[in-house]
Amino acid sequence: MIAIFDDRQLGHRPAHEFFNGALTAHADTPARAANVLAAIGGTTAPVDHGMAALVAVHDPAYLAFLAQAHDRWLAAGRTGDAIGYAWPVVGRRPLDLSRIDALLGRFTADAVTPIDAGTWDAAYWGAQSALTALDHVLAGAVAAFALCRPPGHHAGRDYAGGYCFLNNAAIVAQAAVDAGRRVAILDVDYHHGNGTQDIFYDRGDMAFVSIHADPGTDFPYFWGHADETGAGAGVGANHNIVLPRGTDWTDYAPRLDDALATVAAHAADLLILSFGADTFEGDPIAGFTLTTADFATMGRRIAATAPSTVIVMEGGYAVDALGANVAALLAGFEDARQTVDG
Ligand code: Q9C
Ligand code: ZN
Repeated sequence: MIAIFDDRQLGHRPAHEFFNGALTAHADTPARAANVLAAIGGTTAPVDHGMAALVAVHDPAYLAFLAQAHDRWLAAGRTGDAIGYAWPVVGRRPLDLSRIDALLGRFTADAVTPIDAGTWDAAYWGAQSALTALDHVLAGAVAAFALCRPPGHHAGRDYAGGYCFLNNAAIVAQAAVDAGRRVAILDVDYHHGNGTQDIFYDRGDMAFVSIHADPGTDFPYFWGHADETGAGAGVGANHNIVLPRGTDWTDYAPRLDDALATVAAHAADLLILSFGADTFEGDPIAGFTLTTADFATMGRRIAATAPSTVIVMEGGYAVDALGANVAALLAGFEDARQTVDG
């Protein structure tokens, strides 16, 4: 399967995140991508599609903020990563903000998503990797893999969050719709893809189906509950499948089958798979117990029923096992395709 990646995606190097009341080493290290690269062999560099597909999903003011945030941080006399400390939860209104701390409050959702000197380029080229993977599928490939890092599914139209800046899955989904395809998004990251849900919540032309840890116990807490089913024209097109901490493959597999049935019912001709390997038993920030072999089974099951698929990397923080887990998912996918193709 073709895999797309740009070396500039290694340039996002957040030092710290807030966790359990303290600054700890950030889970999204460049070593994640390096480990996947070593395990899957060669990757192809993305084609630069420019800003149009990003603007189709994200607020231009947010994109300008992302591109400039770290320079503004340095201009304010700071060092290290730009990170917020005050958020406008109460009495929000559209003020013309200029102070970097105000902008971080306006355009970020949490204190686990710092911005450093390489963040914009890394996110930009990650999105271009996803768009290039879509090109291959639109040209007839049954599947293509975008090694997106940083990940994307917690980023909304005008906010970063959950280690995410540009919503790669949403950008690709909208680009596929604009190319005339009928699209479904299946999100199997451990965490709910709140950004993707938010971006398409009132859209009936796109199904969003997510299997994730109960937001009652796990990030992102405020979204991902089973009763969030869409709004307006999108009522019935948003599907949250919530599982408890400790879920293993025996309990996961039937819910994956439910999710695939929902995808099939949407009659999509193109699937975006938001793939996070943080459902792995060894993940340091998550609580499911899937094994490397389970990811191969997952790939086979998805490929057996899904239409042509763009696979977009989301989370997965057991760095030493991440390459093997991604390789297993992709191998399972290829395996099923070869069986189906004869
Ligand atoms: N530090 C993705 O998997 N913090 N983002 C959890 C442990 C936020 C994960 C607490 C986790 C965000 C793409
Ligand atoms: Zn995750």
